[in-house]
Amino acid sequence: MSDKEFDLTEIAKSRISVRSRFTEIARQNKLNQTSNLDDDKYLSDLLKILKIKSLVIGIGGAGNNTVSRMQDIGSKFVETLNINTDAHDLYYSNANKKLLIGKEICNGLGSGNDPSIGAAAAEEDIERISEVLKADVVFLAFGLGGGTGTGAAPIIAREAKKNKATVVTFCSIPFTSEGKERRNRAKTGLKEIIENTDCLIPIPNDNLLRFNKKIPILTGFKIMDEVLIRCIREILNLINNCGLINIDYADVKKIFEKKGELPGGLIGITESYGEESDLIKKAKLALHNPLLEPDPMQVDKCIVSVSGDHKLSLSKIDKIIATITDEIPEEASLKFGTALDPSLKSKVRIMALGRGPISPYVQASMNGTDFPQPDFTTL
Ligand SMILES: Nc1nc2c(ncn2[C@@H]2O[C@H](COP(=O)(O)OP(=O)(O)OP(=O)(O)O)[C@@H](O)[C@H]2O)c(=O)[nH]1
Ligand SMILES: [Mg+2]
Repeated sequence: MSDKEFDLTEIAKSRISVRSRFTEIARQNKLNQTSNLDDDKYLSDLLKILKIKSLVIGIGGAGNNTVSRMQDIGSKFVETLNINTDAHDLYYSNANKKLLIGKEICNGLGSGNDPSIGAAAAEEDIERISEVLKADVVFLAFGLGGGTGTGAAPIIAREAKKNKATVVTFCSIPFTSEGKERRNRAKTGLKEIIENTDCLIPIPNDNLLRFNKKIPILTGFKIMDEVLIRCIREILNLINNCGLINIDYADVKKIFEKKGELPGGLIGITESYGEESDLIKKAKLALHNPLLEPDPMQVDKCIVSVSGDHKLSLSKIDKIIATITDEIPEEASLKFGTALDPSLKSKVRIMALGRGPISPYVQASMNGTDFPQPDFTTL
């Protein structure tokens, strides 16, 4: 390489944030103004550098299960990391990287349902955690109510924020039937993660009962994992894929910013057979996700992504966008994108991502009131 050429390889490999990578390029550009800044090789290296680094972290037993399933399905856009105090759970999990935390305090045996032990385990290994956290977007997945996820996740979120990552948290709320003690632990854990997360989406397990009252608990957990994986995968596709009408990282990042003091968010994914009345029904369903029950009237920014095969018509996209526009406040901004997915054939996938709605579970944890009870009369 001549001294007039830039070698971006080292920056591409580095784990610093996309902003820092860009600053470094700008610095090098200034130093070396006569070099080959516009040729294809440089541009291709530049694209590698500007690639958004995403990391999905599963914390505790539930989080490890979710991430293992995600890893099994595979996603080229993301690295996965499982963190646990329980060596057995961690060993049988599947992720690109694993971290057993709190060996001194837990001896690899879990936290015994104690969030203060989960938190102490994370602090014990804070340097190792910080070392592996360098990404632009960090997704956290865990079940609230136990000790490891509930106690360690707020500390992992804090470290991710220190590294200037955007932190997106998906956490399940225990079934009412799991008992008051577990729900109270969940409430405290939720309150603790609020400060260090940009987008916070609690998913109440109870809402699974809306689909099937007799659901076995293990099946319920599997469905919940599936929902989480689909949400994360769709977001990753938005950030990393070039669609026909493109939504990019900057758009998604705006949605993940807090609207006020508290982190919130709305996400819903549905698939329609493509006929008009079904398109309208599924567009509404994406926005009124029955698992989250968000209030779309709190949305102030919204992204709608519509995917279909090459025959996806403008009129179908228009129907979806018009339906969603009617369900959110008039002054809310809406951006839509479309992407090709030949595997969908005649089906149409709709994803709504919104900023603004605060989960009633987050409100309850802040106010110190009880979590909402599921309305069994509507089940
Ligand atoms: N989605 C999903 N949720 C689960 C699963 N297992 C448990 N949960 C839920 O997650 C909550 C926390 O449980 P765990 O993840 O096992 O707890 P932990 O974080 O490992 O904490 P300790 O084992 O006490 O150290 C439970 O109360 C359940 O509501 C699972 O496999 N998938
Ligand atoms: Mg555990």
